[in-house]
Amino acid sequence: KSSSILTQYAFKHTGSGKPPKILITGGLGQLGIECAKLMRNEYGDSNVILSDIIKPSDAVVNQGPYIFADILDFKGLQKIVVDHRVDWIIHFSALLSAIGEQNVPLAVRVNIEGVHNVIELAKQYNLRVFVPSTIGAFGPDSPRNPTPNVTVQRPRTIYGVSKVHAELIGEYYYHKFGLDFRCLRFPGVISSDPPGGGTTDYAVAIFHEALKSGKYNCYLKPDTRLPMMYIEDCLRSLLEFMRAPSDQLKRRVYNVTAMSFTPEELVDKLSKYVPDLHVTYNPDSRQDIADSWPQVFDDSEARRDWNWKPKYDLDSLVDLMVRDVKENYI
Ligand code: AKB
Repeated sequence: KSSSILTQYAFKHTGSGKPPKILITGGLGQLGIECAKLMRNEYGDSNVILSDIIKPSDAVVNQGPYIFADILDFKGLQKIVVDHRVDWIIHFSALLSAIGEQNVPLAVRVNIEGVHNVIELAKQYNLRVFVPSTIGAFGPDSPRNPTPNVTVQRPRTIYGVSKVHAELIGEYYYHKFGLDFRCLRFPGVISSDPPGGGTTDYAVAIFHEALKSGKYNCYLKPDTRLPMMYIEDCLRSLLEFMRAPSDQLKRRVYNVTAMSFTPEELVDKLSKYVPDLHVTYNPDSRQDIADSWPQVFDDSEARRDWNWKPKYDLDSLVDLMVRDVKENYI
């Protein structure tokens, strides 16, 4: 397979002229399977190992290597890195914002201890490591419209606290040990694969419910504005960021986004595809979380430093989601 200029940059990182060997943790969450597809397309099926503690479907196993990996088991992770000669880790394992509030001790273990293991591992074996952060890493004292890259954070969810911790420990390892730590703060990611336990997930669930039953009961108020992006933009930002030469990065943690919208703006667009769509609003505890998060995310530093540019706006997102959900779930 011929490689692009960008790909050659990435290959240089391995020092062997070969494509990087990539391990994806939390591989059966919202982003893992699609991320593996994208990376396999770039670097070859056998160079991308998807992992999780969940038993995979036949479809997952047929797409490429899949292994058991428990991010809380440091020795087990060491063995995987050595046996498979891993170069990059993409660390997706985490409990999201709403579910984290329901099980704080588990969120601490998965989101904080898990990150410690992965970062220490990356340092020991000289790996490039990606950890996603989030708009949830901000809180009620942060400027919300827009929210710049560097500002007051002080989140009020365990998810947010654990993500600020990941950002800081990653940056610390970068400065202290030269670890090639890379972190993007994602907004709500919209994909037809169901996410689990987030605050922005209404914007995924509404497509499934509306296309199945013509109804949706929204847990956020109609005017709750949050930053969002379509999964394809999200994963492309990850790939482009991972490939960016280290000296092009002015920092290790960047905001990225594509758009901001409210439930009522989304309903308005979706009504064009589901004309008698009936949406009710019953805010619950997730409203408090959303009210403490950015409304508009400033990703100008990512645009400036490594040319980040989203492709999809609200119109194209709704169009693609209606197509994806109809094709795969209806
Ligand atoms: C959540 O809502 O918890 C996530 C996020 C924005 O990080 N989707």
